[in-house]
Amino acid sequence: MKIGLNTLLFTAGFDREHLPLLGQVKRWGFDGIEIARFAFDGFPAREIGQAAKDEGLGVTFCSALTGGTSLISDDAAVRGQALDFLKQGIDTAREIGSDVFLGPFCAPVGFLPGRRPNEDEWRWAVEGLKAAAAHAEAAGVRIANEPLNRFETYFVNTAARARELCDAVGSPAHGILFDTFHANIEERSFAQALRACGPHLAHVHACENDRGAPGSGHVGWAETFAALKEMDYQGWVVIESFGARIPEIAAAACIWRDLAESPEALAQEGLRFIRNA
Ligand code: LER
Ligand code: MN
Repeated sequence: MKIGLNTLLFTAGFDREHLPLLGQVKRWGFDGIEIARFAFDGFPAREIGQAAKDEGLGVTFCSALTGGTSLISDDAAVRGQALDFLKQGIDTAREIGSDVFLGPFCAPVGFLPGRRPNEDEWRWAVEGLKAAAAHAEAAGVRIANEPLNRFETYFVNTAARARELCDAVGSPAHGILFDTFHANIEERSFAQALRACGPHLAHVHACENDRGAPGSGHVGWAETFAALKEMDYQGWVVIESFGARIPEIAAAACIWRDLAESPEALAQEGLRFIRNA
């Protein structure tokens, strides 16, 4: 199990100006950095990937569908734009040196139409993800698609539903990102949810029930780590929290108070807890 830190704790759009963070993350003792971006044009992925490598850090690459970008829109042109976005994200992941491209990739975060998903939307998700997975497979990248809690999406909320999606997509290049924050809201058991992912488990976000440092709240960590061990999970466990003082991040993740003494303290406390878990 390798432990990483997601850059959304510090910035909404990691770029050259944030490179000094890499040395700090390495000194704290992380194995890797998870770079988050929501736009890819002009992003110096190779340069940033090389800088992380020079620091001795592994890299994972995170994004999300946002705004009007949807793989399950009833407008074929919008679905096409979402697929192009995913393909560009996969290419950027390859350039930065990440073998995973992760995030919620069906409907835009926060889109809640006030009804259940319908059969057309499921068909469009499978169709779009099959095309994205074919692109990912050729690039040597695996998509880790994230179920979100019901307040952030109506589409895929649970590991069991994400597993159904994997079965329908049927590609080894399409897997599941399991986030303990969302699981704490939606799942009856962390261990059973992880087992439901099975071989499709591609990535893990470690996030406390209030989005704070892992170990500071009531997520079922012992159960989670025991299940990961039982599954012989060898992938990344990445601490994901959000910069409470960065307006666009606070607004997107609904963070209305500080979750730790400082972002730096959150990162270090979380890492200490996971290493000792
Ligand atoms: C969103 O709630 C989340 O957990 C992130 O991983 C999305 O980028
Ligand atoms: Mn997450």
